[in-house]
Amino acid sequence: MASEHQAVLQVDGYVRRPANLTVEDLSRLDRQWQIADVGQLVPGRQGRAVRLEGLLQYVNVEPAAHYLGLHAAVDDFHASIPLADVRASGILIYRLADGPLPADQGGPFRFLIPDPAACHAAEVDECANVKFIDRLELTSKKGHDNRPQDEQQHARLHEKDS
Ligand SMILES: Nc1nc2c(c(=O)[nH]1)N[C@H]1C(S)=C(S)[C@@H](COP(=O)(O)O)O[C@H]1N2
Ligand SMILES: [Mo]
Repeated sequence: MASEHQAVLQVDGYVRRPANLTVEDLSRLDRQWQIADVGQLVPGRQGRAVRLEGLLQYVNVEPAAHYLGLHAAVDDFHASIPLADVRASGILIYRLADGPLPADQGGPFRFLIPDPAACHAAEVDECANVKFIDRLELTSKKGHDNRPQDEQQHARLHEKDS
């Protein structure tokens, strides 16, 4: 097929083996990390995902990494959350059954915490389900985070969605 834009996920920071992963690379991660149908885990969501832990092992995360930075350059949205809180449960949705994850579902790459706190009720909240991710950054201290901090900011952000 003619040159199709290839989505790339950059994983860097406190890792021994930084990587730039394509959808194909993600689909090749060991099957123990793959979730064939996210809907089975989180009702209402769709797609195929990999577990965060699988990504962390792939890049050989350093013990000093304590925060996970979730970056979406396209709309300048960023979250930085304690790694320990999402290490066992966080997943990255990277495709649908028959193609890329569309933007209206947060594609090409979307982070999903199966059971987050309500928006701005805790550090690991629904707002940390970052869409359009192009980079995961492991840091030792909390990094850049511009999630809405109150109802007003939140309402303003969601106005842009419609
Ligand atoms: N890139 C990006 N990701 C984002 C947002 C955003 O504005 N940009 N909004 C966040 C907020 S505040 C919420 S509550 C959830 C909403 O996701 P949903 O519409 O899929 O439930 O996405 C989060 N992810
Ligand atoms: Mo939110």
